[in-house]
Amino acid sequence: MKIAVVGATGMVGQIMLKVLEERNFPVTELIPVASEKSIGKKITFKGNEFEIVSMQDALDRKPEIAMFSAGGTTSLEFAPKFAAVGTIVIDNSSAWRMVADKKLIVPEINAHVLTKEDKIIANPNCSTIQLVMVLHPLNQKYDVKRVIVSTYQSVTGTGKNAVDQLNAEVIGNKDVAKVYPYEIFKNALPQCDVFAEDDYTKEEIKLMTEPKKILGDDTFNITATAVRVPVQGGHSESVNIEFENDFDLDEVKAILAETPGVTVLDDVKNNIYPMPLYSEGKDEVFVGRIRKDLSQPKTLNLWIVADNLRKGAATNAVQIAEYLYHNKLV
Ligand code: 11C
Repeated sequence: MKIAVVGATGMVGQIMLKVLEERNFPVTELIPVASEKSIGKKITFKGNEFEIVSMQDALDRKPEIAMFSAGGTTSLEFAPKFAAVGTIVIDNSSAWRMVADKKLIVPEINAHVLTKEDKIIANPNCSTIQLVMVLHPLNQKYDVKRVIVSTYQSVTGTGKNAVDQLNAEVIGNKDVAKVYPYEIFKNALPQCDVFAEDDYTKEEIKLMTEPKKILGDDTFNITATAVRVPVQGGHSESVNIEFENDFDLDEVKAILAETPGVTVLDDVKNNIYPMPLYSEGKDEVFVGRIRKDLSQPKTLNLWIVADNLRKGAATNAVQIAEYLYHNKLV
């Protein structure tokens, strides 16, 4: 397959290349695309060197799949152009996610809705993906009524400059350009992305809207608070889920343990629970601290952690490409 990776030098783009290589995706021709300043530079993929090219060069080469991780503006402009030459775009920006005729896919949950007509496919937000991986099997069994999610998000979700800000602050370097409105080291910012409607941030709005589209279920309510913390390995989420139906805690744990892509880490007697430090570089969504909410019936508390650059972005996108390939949709 001829595959373009748009945004190949960015944090997610680099992991996309790594995941394509690790999972041995059948790439016969790689077309890395990046901004002007990187054009002509080489990247290594499966032991071979590939030259970074411009968007126009990539378009002219008509890849079968283009994996975009270059921001919403680029995606809005170029995804339709790639689609017009027959390329299937798997887009990691928020540009197309909530557009009615574009599909928002987490392969374990809803890849079956994809058809040959889908030329622009949206990859969900990282904090959404890890949430729905756990919500979906429980919704199928107990029917989710209401979700309250509070996130503790890694600086890698903001990008390389945010990682640089944190690392500089750790060593006391005050000269670094600030990506966040405040210091992030020794701090917690109840702000991921910019504020939008009703004093919610864009990240919170994604968490409140994307899950319903992915689960194909708008009968439950969901509210979110997203917090940036000085962490790098992944995003964590404290989640309170009220169901329509009562549940048995052991059965909940068994359902999650059997869910492909989900790993239960829950042995509090031995201090076993998911943590971002140990999720980094892994593809699974980890869940633990699974317990009844003692304040209300039919309600569960749990803690979800995943590497936001892998299952939260690159791995999910590659899994979509794998689904297209294996199901002859490309
Ligand atoms: C964050 N979730 O951690 C964001 C990053 O819509 O794909 C990814 C933004 C997106 O800040």
